[in-house]
Amino acid sequence: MIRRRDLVVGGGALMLGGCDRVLEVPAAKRLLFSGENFHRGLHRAITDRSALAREYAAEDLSPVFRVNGNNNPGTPEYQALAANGFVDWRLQVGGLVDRPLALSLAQLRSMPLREQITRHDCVEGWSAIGRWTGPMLGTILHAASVRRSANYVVFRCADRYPNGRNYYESIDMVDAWHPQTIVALGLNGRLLDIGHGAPARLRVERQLGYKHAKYLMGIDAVASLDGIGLGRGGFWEDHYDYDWYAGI
Ligand SMILES: Nc1nc2c(c(=O)[nH]1)N[C@H]1C(S)=C(S)[C@@H](COP(=O)(O)O)O[C@H]1N2
Ligand SMILES: [Mo]
Repeated sequence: MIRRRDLVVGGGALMLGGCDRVLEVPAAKRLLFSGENFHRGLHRAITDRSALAREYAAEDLSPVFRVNGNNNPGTPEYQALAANGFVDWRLQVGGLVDRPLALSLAQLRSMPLREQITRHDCVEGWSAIGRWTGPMLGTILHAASVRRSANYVVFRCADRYPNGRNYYESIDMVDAWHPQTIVALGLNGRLLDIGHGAPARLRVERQLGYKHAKYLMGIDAVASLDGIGLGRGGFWEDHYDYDWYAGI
């Protein structure tokens, strides 16, 4: 469900106005693995990459949403941006686009925003349900006039790991245009905190946690993943043999 939400800034926190509307799980998804529909459901699960991830109700929200992986990029550049409430931060959108963009937080917040309550699944064996808010990646790609030659979108992050490598991730255009793939600015009605990836992080709801790049600095549309990092499409993929496609 896509709708425009007003984000009200108060006391440094981003709060969502209006009622807490419960999102409906489409009946087709509920039936996916039930009884006689099992085989059809399995077939759909394997072939239908555009299907929606399950969305939950407000009462399903996890009381605590764990912070995992890096919890603060900690670089002087990032510290300076954070100290100033990220007003000087820009999301660079480039690569195979006709109109490269440098989007401020205010510009991102003025786009149509999507809100979704979804479950995050980490390979380390924990899950959490949270309410994420932000513009669809598709809206941003459209604003930048992404070219047809783009096959992947690469996400560059502010944080490094002890091996000196920056975190990065990538997805294909099926996930890039998926309606639940958003550049999240808020979690549970507040602006993202630093632990969860301030000021913006990817949500790609049909995939596992490590695909959801935090601390976004840039988004690049590319034809191939060759020559980016070690060429396997992400930090964990390059260094720890994780699968590039981590569908759930
Ligand atoms: N930039 C960046 N993004 C990242 C990570 C990270 O270390 N750095 N960790 C990933 C992993 S493994 C998970 S499970 C989630 C954790 O998100 P959370 O801290 O909001 O729970 O972020 C993912 N995105
Ligand atoms: Mo994870």
